[in-house]
Amino acid sequence: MKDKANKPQEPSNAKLEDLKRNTTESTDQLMNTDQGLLINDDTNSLKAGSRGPSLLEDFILREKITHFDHERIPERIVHARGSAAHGYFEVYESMEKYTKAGFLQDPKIKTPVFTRFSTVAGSRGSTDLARDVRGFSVKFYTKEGNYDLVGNNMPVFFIQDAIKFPDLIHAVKPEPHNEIPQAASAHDTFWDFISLMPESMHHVMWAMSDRAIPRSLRMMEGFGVHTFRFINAQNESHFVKFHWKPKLGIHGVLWDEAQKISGKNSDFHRQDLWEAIENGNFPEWELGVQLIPEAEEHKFDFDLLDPTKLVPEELVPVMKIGRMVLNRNPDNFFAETEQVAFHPGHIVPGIDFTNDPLLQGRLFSYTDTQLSRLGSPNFHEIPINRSINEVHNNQRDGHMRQQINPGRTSYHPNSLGGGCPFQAKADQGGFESFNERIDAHKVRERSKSFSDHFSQATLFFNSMTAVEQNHIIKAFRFELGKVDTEEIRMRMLGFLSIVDETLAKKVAEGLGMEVPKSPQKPLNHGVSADPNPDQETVIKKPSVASSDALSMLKSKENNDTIETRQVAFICTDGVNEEALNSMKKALEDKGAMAKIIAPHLGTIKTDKGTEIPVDQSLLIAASVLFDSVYIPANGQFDFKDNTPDVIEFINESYKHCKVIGFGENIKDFIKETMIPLDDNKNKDNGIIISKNDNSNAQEYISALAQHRFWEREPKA
Ligand code: HDE
Repeated sequence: MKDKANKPQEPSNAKLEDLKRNTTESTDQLMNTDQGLLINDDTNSLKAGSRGPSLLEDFILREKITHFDHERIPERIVHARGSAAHGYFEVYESMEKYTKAGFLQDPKIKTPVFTRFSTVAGSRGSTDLARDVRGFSVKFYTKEGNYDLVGNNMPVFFIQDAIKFPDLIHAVKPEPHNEIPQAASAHDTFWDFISLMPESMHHVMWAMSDRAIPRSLRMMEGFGVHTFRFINAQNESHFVKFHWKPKLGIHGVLWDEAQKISGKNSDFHRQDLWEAIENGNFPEWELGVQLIPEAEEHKFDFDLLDPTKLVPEELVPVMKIGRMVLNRNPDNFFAETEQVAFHPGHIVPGIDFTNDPLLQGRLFSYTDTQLSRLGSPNFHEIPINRSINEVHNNQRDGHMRQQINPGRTSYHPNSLGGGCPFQAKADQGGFESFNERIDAHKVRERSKSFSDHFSQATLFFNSMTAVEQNHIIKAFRFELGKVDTEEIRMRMLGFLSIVDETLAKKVAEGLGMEVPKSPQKPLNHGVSADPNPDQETVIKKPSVASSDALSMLKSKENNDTIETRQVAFICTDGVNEEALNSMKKALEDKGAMAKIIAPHLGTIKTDKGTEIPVDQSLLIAASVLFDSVYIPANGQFDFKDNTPDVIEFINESYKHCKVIGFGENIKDFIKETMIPLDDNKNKDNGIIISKNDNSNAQEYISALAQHRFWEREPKA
């Protein structure tokens, strides 16, 4: 990490200036109580004699302890574990044709944002590498008020109707009798629920894919999930689906790696985001939209209002309309990341909702949850939540009210206050809901157009490469393997056989079971396999057979950058200085990060006698925390007692299909590892033997850009 003096200075913005109103620096200040009284002794409580009882009178002790006793607030019921950063959004060109949203009109406008990423199921202290959906919430502090795009890193959701959300979350959370397992879906209650909810199958496929174990929060896509509306100045509506496309491409880790990372560094993603920003490697995403004119609402063979469906990019391409850069870490985790309150109902003129029944339920939930989490209807006054434009209305009082509203009137209409504050007309920016015509009976039912639960699950599986399909199969084997109840596993195999027969067969093999012949009906075991008995599931083929955009490996968002990839340089005394420095420079010139790993901290001595500082000892470092390992040439190469650690490091990198480089004269040592050096027929392009002067460094760089060498996986 660069030191403070070297820290890249990000320009301020309206929100950061606003936050300064509440930022207190204690440098060079004297300590005082919450009432401003200077404190003379913060080490000893007031006692009756130095060995006597503490006195109740000690208001300083009482204030300190009381504050401490109340430091915690309830964690989020979902998405409790999160990390966030400040930044900005800018649009490439005016979107006036589609929306009147002010922040999407002018490329010169930089809108401040605060973006929070999260896992869903685990509690606040749980591991970053859980197999889980990731939340992707962006708060835009626009001049027309806050706009929140509260999305996920997967474009669909498990359920179609908000009324099932508490059930879904109760099922995935630790089981209520013993609070096991933490941050994991691999248990009976989750799969019990899923195996009775055919509508969840599409999202389950995503959740079992490598999307659920990202390499970095900076290397994942984001999606608005629901269909929203863009409304232009002429009041014309387009349906819109939102996408965030990461500049660094879309990458995941292997499940074996994820589990080990959780042990080695459960803050892996949080730290990665933090350090990238501290080092000036500002993460960046492009905002994409899929736009569908109002008149084309019914042109697809799925319903745009159904949140278990995506719109294949083959049918409606994604138009990239702007970019978001995260360039500043929060100053205080609690004040900002923990207290930030997102809400899909925070919208601005030019953006509106649709009747997606999941979205409609969310519109109620998010304010409600802040009331218990943040404790008061005044949560909008918390600095991170307040809008950059001033708030004027007749809402008053309540716990912890900050604002002082002068005057007699807190009602509308009034004459005593001159009628203020005034209602804003539409041409003054006043929000008007889209005047959609609704003419319907009041019913408690699901639209028939929501009945196809499998075709896009099949589309997803068909769109994967063989490697990705294999990871999905293994994920199901793992998850269902942890399910004790055989009937649940059987019901899942039934569902999987509708998605894809080979998938079901391979998962069944791993479980030592047979795929049931008739997938749905015989599986009931006295329970309805379909919670919606009035709605018959429609089983049909997907209209688009395969979509490259769904595959992480085929995605055109991937590029040949090695920026911020972490490379472990395993070194010991006697390391060839030229080999070490030339490769380090070659990698760092392309934006990768080299860390010197050695048997001990402190320094090591090169063959030329130079002392090189060590970043991490072998005790702390682990291959799973790096993208690649490189062992520079070394004439007297000897790791002594640490030899097994180095072999394990290399073997694990090999097993996880990472790029491994080493100097020519280390071949003998490499023979001790799993790396097959003599297999000339099946050359592994992820194994780079480098010259001492590293004249072939480019080979290493190109390999690193590929991220992983998956063809090695079956062997490893
Ligand atoms: Fe959420 N969700 N959600 N959700 N959600 C919350 O709000 C809820 C859903 C999402 O970084 C809660 O402030 C219901 C879909 C994210 O602070 C809560 C339903 C999507 C975050 C809530 C859904 C999301 C939340 C908990 C079904 C993707 C983290 C704490 C009707 C589009 C926001 C909070 C942050 C948080 C309710 C479904 C994304 C309880 C009732 C679909 C990223 O209000």
